[in-house]
Amino acid sequence: MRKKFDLSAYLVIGPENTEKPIEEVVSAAVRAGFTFVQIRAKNSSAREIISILEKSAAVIDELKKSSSVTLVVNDRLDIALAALERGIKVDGIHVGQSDIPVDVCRKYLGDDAIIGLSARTENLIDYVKNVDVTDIDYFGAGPLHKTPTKLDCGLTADGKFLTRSFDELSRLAEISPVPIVAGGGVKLADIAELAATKVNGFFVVSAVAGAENPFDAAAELVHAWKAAYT
Ligand code: TZP
Ligand code: MG
Repeated sequence: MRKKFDLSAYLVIGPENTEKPIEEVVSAAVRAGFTFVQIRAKNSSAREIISILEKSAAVIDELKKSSSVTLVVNDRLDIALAALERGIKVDGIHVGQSDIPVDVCRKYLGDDAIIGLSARTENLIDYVKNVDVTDIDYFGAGPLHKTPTKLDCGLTADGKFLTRSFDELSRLAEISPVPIVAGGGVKLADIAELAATKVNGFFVVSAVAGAENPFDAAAELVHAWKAAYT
């Protein structure tokens, strides 16, 4: 059976996003109420990513949140498997449209793993309505705003750039067979309107990882979400 998970406050983080030790930022976010952590390290070796996962799982465990906070790795099925082999509590994987297919992730990670998929950019609503979600636990959707953290997010095949309106996210929340986490350029000022769309959560990189005080920044985001999500 799939593990339970809560997408409401979702941190994406890797070495390129902060000068602080990653586990320190993960700990601050989780203490502030973040419910989901994705390790996304695009320029690190497999061993480095395993080590980041190990340290992140350890701080989550120290906070007694291992069963309520989900830890996943971006893209790397091989690393998820290697970390599990080393006894590290990794709950699953988040993949994009060009990454390892979700049925392959499911085959290797098993029935209880959490598998997230970044929804495609073009024809998003039709895609979410029609895609087979047998092996998908949630969709990531974005960007809400163009973001320097991931410049290709929102870029279409013919070089145009799309962002997601709040109306579109409301529609997506209505029709999606699986929960939605939305992000990309999300800041504190967006949270109330994002919560009103009824997507299941927000994801951020820089609003927490780039903050001078990640705990305070994360706590403000969580508080704003809880106040607005009814
Ligand atoms: N996926 C889609 S946009 C994005 C990711 C990982 C980056 C979001 O970063 P930020 O700093 O919250 O805009
Ligand atoms: Mg990817």
